[in-house]
Amino acid sequence: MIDPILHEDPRSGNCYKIKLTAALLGMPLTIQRYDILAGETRTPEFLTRVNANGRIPVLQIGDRFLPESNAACYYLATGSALIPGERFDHADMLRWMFFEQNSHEPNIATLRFWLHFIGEAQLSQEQEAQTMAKRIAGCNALTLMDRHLQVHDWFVGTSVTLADIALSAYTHVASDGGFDLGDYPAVQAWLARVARLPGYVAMA
Ligand SMILES: N[C@@H](CCC(=O)N[C@@H](CS)C(=O)NCC(=O)O)C(=O)O
Repeated sequence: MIDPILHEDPRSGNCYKIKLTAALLGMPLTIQRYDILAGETRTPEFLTRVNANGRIPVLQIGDRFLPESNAACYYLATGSALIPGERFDHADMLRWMFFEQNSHEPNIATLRFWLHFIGEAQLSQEQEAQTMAKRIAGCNALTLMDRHLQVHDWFVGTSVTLADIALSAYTHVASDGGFDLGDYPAVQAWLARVARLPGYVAMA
């Protein structure tokens, strides 16, 4: 089988999810790097050949291209213990992955991008106006996670699943977006469990 190719920017937590999934599964991954800040995913060539949506990550399998981080993790992990076989747990894993995309990433990852990579002084008026709402929504997501993790070691069932991989990617760098993880001790303990998993790799 040809190694999957990950089209990525190493600063992206969405790309990191896929690298972590592959590492935990011991799967090889060829890396093709882009600089999103330089607009390298917005070129006509990228839009035509890789992803018409102009974003990374994209997982390439042969001559087929799969955008969306959680779909790429799902592709790699299909048939492995990272995806529960039991019907309810399987759907529950998807529930947390949808939560990550709807309620977590748009707030925590976006504030990280704005504050850590663009810089507060460079934000547009529109971005500045959205900062407080994103901070509140990001804290709400972390509070919900912390409550769940006060009584569970993992998001679904009794071992790591893609739900933990998807949610840990931007949570463990949330301080870059101005979030204080000290307010969420159960989240911190869970992140430490994730980092102790055999095969774990740190974000670049
Ligand atoms: N929902 C998508 C989000 C993809 C996304 O927002 N990618 C960002 C980096 S994390 C990007 O490519 N930004 C560059 C751009 O929009 O030009 C996923 O989970 O993969």
